[in-house]
Amino acid sequence: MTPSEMKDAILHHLVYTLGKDAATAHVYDWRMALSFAVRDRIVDRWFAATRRTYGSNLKRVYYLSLEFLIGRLLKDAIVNMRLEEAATGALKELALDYREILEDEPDAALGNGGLGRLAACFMESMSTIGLPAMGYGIRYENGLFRQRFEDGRQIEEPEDWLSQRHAWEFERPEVSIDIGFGGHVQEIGSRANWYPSEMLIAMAHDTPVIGWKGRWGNTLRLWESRPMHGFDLARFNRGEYAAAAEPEALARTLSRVLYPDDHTEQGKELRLKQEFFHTAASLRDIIRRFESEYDDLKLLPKKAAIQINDTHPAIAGPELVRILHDERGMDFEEAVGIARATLSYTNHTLLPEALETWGEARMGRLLPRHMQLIDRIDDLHRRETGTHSLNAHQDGKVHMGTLGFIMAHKVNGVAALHTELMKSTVFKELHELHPDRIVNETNGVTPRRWLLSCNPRLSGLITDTIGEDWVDDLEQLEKLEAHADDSAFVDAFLAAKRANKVDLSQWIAETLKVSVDPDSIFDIQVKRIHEYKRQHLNLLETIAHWQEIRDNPNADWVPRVKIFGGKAFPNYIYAKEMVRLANDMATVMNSDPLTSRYLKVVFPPNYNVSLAERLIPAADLSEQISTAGKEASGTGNMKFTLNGALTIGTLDGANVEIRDLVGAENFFLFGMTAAEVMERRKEGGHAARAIAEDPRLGRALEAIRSGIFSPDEPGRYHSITENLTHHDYFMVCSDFTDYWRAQREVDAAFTDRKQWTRTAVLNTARAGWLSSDRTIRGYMSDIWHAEPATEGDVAAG
Ligand code: 26Q
Repeated sequence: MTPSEMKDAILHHLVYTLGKDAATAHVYDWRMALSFAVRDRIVDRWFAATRRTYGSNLKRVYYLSLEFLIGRLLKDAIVNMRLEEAATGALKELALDYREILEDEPDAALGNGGLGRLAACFMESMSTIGLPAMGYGIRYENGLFRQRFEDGRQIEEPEDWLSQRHAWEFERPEVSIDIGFGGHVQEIGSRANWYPSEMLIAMAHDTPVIGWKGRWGNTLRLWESRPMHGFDLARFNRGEYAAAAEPEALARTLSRVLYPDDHTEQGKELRLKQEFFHTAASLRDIIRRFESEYDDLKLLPKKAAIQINDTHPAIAGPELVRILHDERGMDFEEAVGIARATLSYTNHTLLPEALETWGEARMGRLLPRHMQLIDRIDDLHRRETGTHSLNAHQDGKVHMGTLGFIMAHKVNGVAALHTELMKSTVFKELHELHPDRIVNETNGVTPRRWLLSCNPRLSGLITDTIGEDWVDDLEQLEKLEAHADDSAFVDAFLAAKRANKVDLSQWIAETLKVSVDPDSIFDIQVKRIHEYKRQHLNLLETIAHWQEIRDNPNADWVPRVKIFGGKAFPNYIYAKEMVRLANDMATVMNSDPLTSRYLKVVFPPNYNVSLAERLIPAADLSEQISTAGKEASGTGNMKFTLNGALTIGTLDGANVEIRDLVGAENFFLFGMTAAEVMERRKEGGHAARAIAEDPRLGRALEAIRSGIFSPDEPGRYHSITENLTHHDYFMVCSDFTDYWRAQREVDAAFTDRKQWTRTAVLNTARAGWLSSDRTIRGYMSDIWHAEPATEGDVAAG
């Protein structure tokens, strides 16, 4: 497509789709017109892939997830369709600003963090690979809340990405599925009829997900909840206006808002309803599609693989059994066997407070038949294994992890260490009974978004150096190693990084009114705010470093910018205090005439996918400092490595694999191992001991306590200092000294910029394995036993 053809397509949509004249069009109109022009090209490819799948008898993969953190889609679509020259050329001819148009798009935040972003990367990789697949999620009207700061405090505001028309989705009113809750069950022998008392409708919205070079396209299908009956005209006519609209409002509530918790299960009824709504609609759709092509449900595991993203859709086990047994008349044990062979479950956390459970009373009320089936599934599992203790229904609760496990043929962890810990802790007994069930599939990230598109300077350099085949064969990055000692290449790599840092500095100056020096270390910690992720360890080290500079302001300090980003769950008070402390520290430190040349703290609000795309290319240092054993994998860590940042980190999650890949000498390791943490925790008084042994730590804690950062309210951070001094479950104090040491090694290393950049080159060059294409291939061979459409099935590149 030429720029002038693109220009015509844009103008066509501006006039005939949006009904706007070029003279009066706003950025929004131009963005929509460009999106529709790009979308037109996608649709042909998408249909071709869909037709291929129907004609091919290939096994389909279904990815069920309550979260898809897709972010903005316009640039992704342009890049994957290779329309960048056409689009930039066309906009130039129209005298429009390409960047401004891209940034006008709302960031679709239909997820909390890692789990949701992983689902989005997987969708893109499955399309790039040409795997017939479909993602199923919820079309939340309000995604994850928007964060702003008021006097340093986090304020949440609703995220209304759908207040504008969403350019990428197609409404599918013909795909409307009835969903029921409550009511009663009438048993007929082994089978039963379920008569729900409350009904609503799940209506589909489809978004095409186009792979690299537009070779293949899959669908992301998001469900919207709708009332079964419109509003009550009779009541309205009687003058009961609010009451007339009530059932409608209630039904719509189901897909209204994404739960912002990402690690503490809150046991809310609406959440359980969302989970069942999502799962039931998706399974109906899958079975309907299957039955349109095949007539024997015994073939289901051969033709469909259903992946359960954490326990959130784990009700899929009993629901699929219900469909097969109650509705299709299959024998119960056979139904369980078929369901199990079709389903597999991914675990993303070992934190006990995050493992979902539902009270039997609530579950029995909302899903009476499922409650019965769960007991029969338990009973069957007991007979199969001869054990009595490992029930999904236990202690008056349904344990969704156990249910997920016993209803899956494979259960996977998301990094090597995490998978081993699953086997030795949370799922120990189940693993002993089913030693082949747990497998590892280390997470990955899509290089299209997380290098090619977000870091054009570096990706351009890479393509100029080794050609562009790396984009869908990321291991080719290893060819860069040959250039690690090539001075011109290293200089160009450094120049790309520096230019990214200059861009970010300008953005920080404009949006946060803080000036930062692009030649300082850009030290970044971006992720959800959690005690186990230990933003406060970073903050304590920052304070200690600040104090040391103040002691000796004329020494030759290596300048640093500490960048934080992330949202705290609204009811997680401790996390919110960590946010406020970081902001209070920024206020004090950034205006300290003794230190501000050497140390700045910035915390841009509302960390999301778009902000990640802005920050990660400009990072020198990636902070991955969770307490060992607590971070299942991490995926931000991978994005930083890919973009040539060095990592300071613990042996946790995928940091372990990253360090193995890039080489121990190219990674700043510190802290206790998972085993050491477990040992240390048994001893009492570890925090007090660590504080007594490290005066820097004691002094940093004292600074917080003294109110230096909260002069108007000296006791503001009492709970943080008390907790760290007396409990410190996450071992912040015990790891402080070694973290400090590693940070000083970072300072020393950064003074030799050439050598630092050489190490950065090696990080990028060895990051090929971190592609989510590799992860998806792992799922395909170990879990799904699915094949990509062959060359002949795929539209010509
Ligand atoms: C559960 C019940 C009720 C409401 C909400 C939730 C809920 C929602 C989201 C629980 C957990 C999450 C998200 C978890 C998550 O993002 N986990 C991260 O998954 C990443 C991808 O595997 C890993 O890299 C991270 O280590 C892990 O923390």
